[in-house]
Amino acid sequence: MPRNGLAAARLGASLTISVLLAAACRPASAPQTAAKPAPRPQPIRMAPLANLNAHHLVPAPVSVTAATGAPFALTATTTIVVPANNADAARVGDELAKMLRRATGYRFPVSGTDAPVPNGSIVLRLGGGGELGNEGYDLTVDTTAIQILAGTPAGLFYGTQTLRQLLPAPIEAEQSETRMVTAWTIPPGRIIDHPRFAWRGAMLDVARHFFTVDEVKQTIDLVALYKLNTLHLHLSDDQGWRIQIDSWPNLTIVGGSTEVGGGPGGFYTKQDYASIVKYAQDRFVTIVPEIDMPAHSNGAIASYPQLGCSKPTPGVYGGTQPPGVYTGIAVGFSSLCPDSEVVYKFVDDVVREISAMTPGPYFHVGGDEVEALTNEQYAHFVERVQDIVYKYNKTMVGWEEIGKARLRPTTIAQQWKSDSALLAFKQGAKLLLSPASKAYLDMKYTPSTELGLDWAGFVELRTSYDWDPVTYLQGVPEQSVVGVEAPLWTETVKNITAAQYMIVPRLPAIAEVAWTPASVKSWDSFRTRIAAHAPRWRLLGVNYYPSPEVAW
Ligand code: TNX
Repeated sequence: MPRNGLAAARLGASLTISVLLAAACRPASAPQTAAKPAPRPQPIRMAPLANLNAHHLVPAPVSVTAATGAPFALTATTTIVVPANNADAARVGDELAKMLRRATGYRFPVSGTDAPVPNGSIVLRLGGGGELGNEGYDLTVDTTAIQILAGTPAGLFYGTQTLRQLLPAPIEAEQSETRMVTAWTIPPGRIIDHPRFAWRGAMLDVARHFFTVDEVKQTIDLVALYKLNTLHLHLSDDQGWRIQIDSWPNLTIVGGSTEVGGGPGGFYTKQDYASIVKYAQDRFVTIVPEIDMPAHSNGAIASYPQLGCSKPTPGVYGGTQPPGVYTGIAVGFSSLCPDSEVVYKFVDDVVREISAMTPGPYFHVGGDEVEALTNEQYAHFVERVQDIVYKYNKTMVGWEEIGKARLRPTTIAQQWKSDSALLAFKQGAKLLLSPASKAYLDMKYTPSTELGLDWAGFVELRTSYDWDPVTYLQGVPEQSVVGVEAPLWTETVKNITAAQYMIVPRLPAIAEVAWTPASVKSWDSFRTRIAAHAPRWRLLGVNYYPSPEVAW
């Protein structure tokens, strides 16, 4: 993708708006004379939903029941009411107010009370039955009020994301940009909704190409819009080390100095990382940090050569690795030395420092594609690292190869190609599913996609949508599947515009795989609903792939 793709996307949005304007305010037969002043820009008119059954929600909810009667209208006097004395729920209300103010210009005052509320309010309430679970919500719309009921603040948050998608697309715009005066109405009815899987994730590889804090936050925005709750950051690889570690400063001085193709690289300071974590937390997204080891570790070894088994580090395809960080895209050649105590001191320091700044319960140790060690050396390494991870009170996650080691019962193996995932499953480990041929966001959509790889095949939108995490791996029951994650590896992806092109619309498809019950999920319905999201993406400045499988 060209670096100016985002600008192009924005231009596309304003062109669409101009075309709409032109179509709306000029009769086809109107004479065009030079003397006439140009028509004044008219408000964009995008019709609100006429009936709740016509919704375009992604992921599709568990149940939608339309009611009769007049819709609820956002007006200059609409208020938002949150539960008294719950800071997290109050924050959800504040964020909802901010989002609605931006496009409408109305005030949306937020107040905290558990008492009955006046007409014209959007009410967030904690409560409801156990069937809503930790993340579910029950949304009711009638002429006088909107109520979102949930057992937790996370559930309230997902209810507000549903509300957002029920409003016309220009709710995503600045009022000043759009001069939007469409009726902000939502048709009456009820939505009861809760996720199928607990882990619904995306992964961003910030090691092959570095992405700034702001770009990571933009990615978190997309994750949250589609009710995903996890962002896995691949923070180290052969081509770079991206997180400040005070006890091993060369990791970022050397390891953060470049990226694939020799670009400038970069890294997150501890403050940067804290701000990513906070931004994610505010959107009920858990950050899962990954330090990939023992392979994919040349970024660390180039910074501290004593972490490798021999000096200089064995190079790709024989020979020796030249000093410095590797900027090619081969995999599997590097390894931390499993027989060296300094390596375990290093791992302990890194896990300790990262765990201390990660509120989420997980630490991902990588563990994939090890070609430089024997199976015995590999298993020994993973078992020692696993002890370190649990010493710092984190749950270990690793790519499926960790199934070759003895795993603790709570360790999670991330399936990506299937063969060793079953070894982990047979030991009682839970599986996180990221089948490359379905869920890898770095696979090309078609042979003519400019970016991406194709070793797992081409992954068009329907391919990423049409699979079931429980029947995908034979013999693995639903309770052993913790969820689904879509990784974006960035060997070929150089900037956020390009990243979004690979992520959207496949990530929303994966979100539906992870959230929506199998009995509700339907490709025909999804391809219609997702089409209605394109105007949102354009207004949000999000680049996307206009898959020919969708009538946009
Ligand atoms: C395999 S998937 C890898 C990554 C590459 C990716 C490219 C996995 C655990 N390892 O190192 O970036 O393929 O598609």
